[in-house]
Amino acid sequence: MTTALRDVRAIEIIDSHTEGEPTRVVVGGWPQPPGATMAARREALRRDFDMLRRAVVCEPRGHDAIVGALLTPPVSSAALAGVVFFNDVGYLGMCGHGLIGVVRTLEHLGRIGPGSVCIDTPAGTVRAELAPDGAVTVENVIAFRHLSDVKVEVPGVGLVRGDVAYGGNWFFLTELPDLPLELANVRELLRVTTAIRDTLRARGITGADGAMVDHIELFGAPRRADADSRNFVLCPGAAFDRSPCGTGTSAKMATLYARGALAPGERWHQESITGSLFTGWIEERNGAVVPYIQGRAFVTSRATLFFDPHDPFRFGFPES
Ligand code: PYC
Repeated sequence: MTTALRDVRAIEIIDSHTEGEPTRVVVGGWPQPPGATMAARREALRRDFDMLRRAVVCEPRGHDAIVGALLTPPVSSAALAGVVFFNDVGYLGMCGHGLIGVVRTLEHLGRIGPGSVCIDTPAGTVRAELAPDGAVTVENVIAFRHLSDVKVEVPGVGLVRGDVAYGGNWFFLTELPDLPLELANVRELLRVTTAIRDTLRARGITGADGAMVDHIELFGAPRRADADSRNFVLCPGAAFDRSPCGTGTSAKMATLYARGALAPGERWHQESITGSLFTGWIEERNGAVVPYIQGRAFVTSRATLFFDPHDPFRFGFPES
């Protein structure tokens, strides 16, 4: 364990949820990772500070659905801050719901008011707009469909057909009409989506440059009258997204656009498994798809996490 880690006694956090999905923003106490880019800082975290990732988001202080967000100084001149997102199993390139939570947290801290703000992430610099009523619109990184109509025979599930697309993270997007997207079916939805992810991995089906497809997104008919679609998103570990997933909705809009089913500026209303909603749209810029995601986040608590050197579980439970 490095001295920097051993010396950590307290970490300041602000919790929020974005359309149901929790974000835990680290605002103090975590030694800043070195690096001139956000990707380099993420690697430094992975290499030298991974115990803090688990300590902040996992049990006994958290649970597997929490997405953590470490605030850092910016790396680009346009940005107010940088952020590295992490979860119970690792690190994310971007996180749509998390970015909305970060913006409301910066507002809570008095660092921003309504208007535009840029934030550096490992996936690129993203711009967000905070409205006076608290709604946040994120202009995400470029999204695109990478593979279309991929067919895989999934053990215990059957033949599954879907697309691989990027929206700040890598997604496999599919529909399973016989499995209703209801909270009552979460156990089965987790089993099926985990089996799909395992099969993609075993078959070597990846995103660009061999990137792991670590999010699985199922779509079905909406329940809400104001939605176009309902989804269920398996996150990289064993948790599902309680929100409609910002990067997943971006990936979805890129596949719709690639199919000629979504025009620039047209609204796409994505409902989540919990019934919450993101409104999305795309812009075409130099032949690329720029996704926009709009949603709401609410600050739920502000706390100090303590690291007692005598606590055997101060960095969480040992990894199995
Ligand atoms: O909103 O992009 C998102 C996201 C990714 C994982 C959980 N939420």
